[in-house]
Amino acid sequence: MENLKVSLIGVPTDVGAGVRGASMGPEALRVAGLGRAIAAFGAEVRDCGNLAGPSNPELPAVNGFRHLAEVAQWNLAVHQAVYAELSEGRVPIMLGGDHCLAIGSISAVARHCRETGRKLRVLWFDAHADLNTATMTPSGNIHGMPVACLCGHGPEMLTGIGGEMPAIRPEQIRQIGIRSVDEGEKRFLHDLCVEVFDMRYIDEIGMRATMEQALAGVDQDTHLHVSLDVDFLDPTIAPGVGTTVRGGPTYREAELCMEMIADTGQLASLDIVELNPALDHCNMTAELAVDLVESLFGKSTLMRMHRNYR
Ligand code: 4U7
Ligand code: MN
Ligand code: MN
Ligand code: MN
Repeated sequence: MENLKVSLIGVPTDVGAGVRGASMGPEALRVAGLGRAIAAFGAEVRDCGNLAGPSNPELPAVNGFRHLAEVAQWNLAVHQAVYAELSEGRVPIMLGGDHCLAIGSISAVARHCRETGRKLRVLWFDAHADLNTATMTPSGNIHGMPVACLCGHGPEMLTGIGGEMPAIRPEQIRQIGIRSVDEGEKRFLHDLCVEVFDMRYIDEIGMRATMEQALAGVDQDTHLHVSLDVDFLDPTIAPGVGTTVRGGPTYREAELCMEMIADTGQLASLDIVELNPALDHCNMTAELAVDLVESLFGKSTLMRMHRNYR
């Protein structure tokens, strides 16, 4: 932990979302103590402040996309910031912001991995598959499209951001917690052979076995990127999100996910997205996200050293 260097990057956007308010997410995470919690583990934390980008024009979809130009502009800024922090050997943490920002962050991570010869594994924690395209989308909201864009399916303004197209291959992704998938997305998930651990699967085999499978093959040469959409969590514990779906993981199941990721020691970048303080109660969803990040950085590992595990 001593030489771990972390960079917090605020991305106050909601241009990709259907409901406004995720743009307040970065400050809610800071108020909940995200930086302090990570620094408590001995990491050096740099808060890069918030990126700048266009405001939300609140316009309807055009040719299947809402706010395409604004989403592209935000993601260019995200890509550059994430790439710069990775180049300095730091762990970038995106304080979202809606999930469209994953186009910029993951394309930067993929570029960094190509240049440094590391393998990339993306863990996508979400109630949704985020695999829509302009023709399939029921909403036009681009926060429902980042996975498709990263795999090369989308407008060049978004798919081309990392220089190389596609930014990632579907076999580099594992989706966990999925329980709301549109008709077109179902077929597309199947066609692309994305490995999906949906809630039915988690109910049947349990979170521990699910995570063992999602992490299978991760080794010392793997860059692990976690994209945490807070609507992954059950809405009873995480009400501060724009697109709640019933039947998500419990507090302990979510903690176990993060603890098992911490055990690999390979976490190298993170998105915390879709937190919507306008819909939250007393910042409880932001505080929960901070709890989960603590586990992601090895809180339980510390406890295990002192307790019954020796
Ligand atoms: B999120 C949706 F139709 N699939 O495309 C869509 F259900 O980043 C929701 O996962 C997308 O929160 C949710 O609009 C995007 C809808
Ligand atoms: Mn979601
Ligand atoms: Mn999402
Ligand atoms: Mn914890």
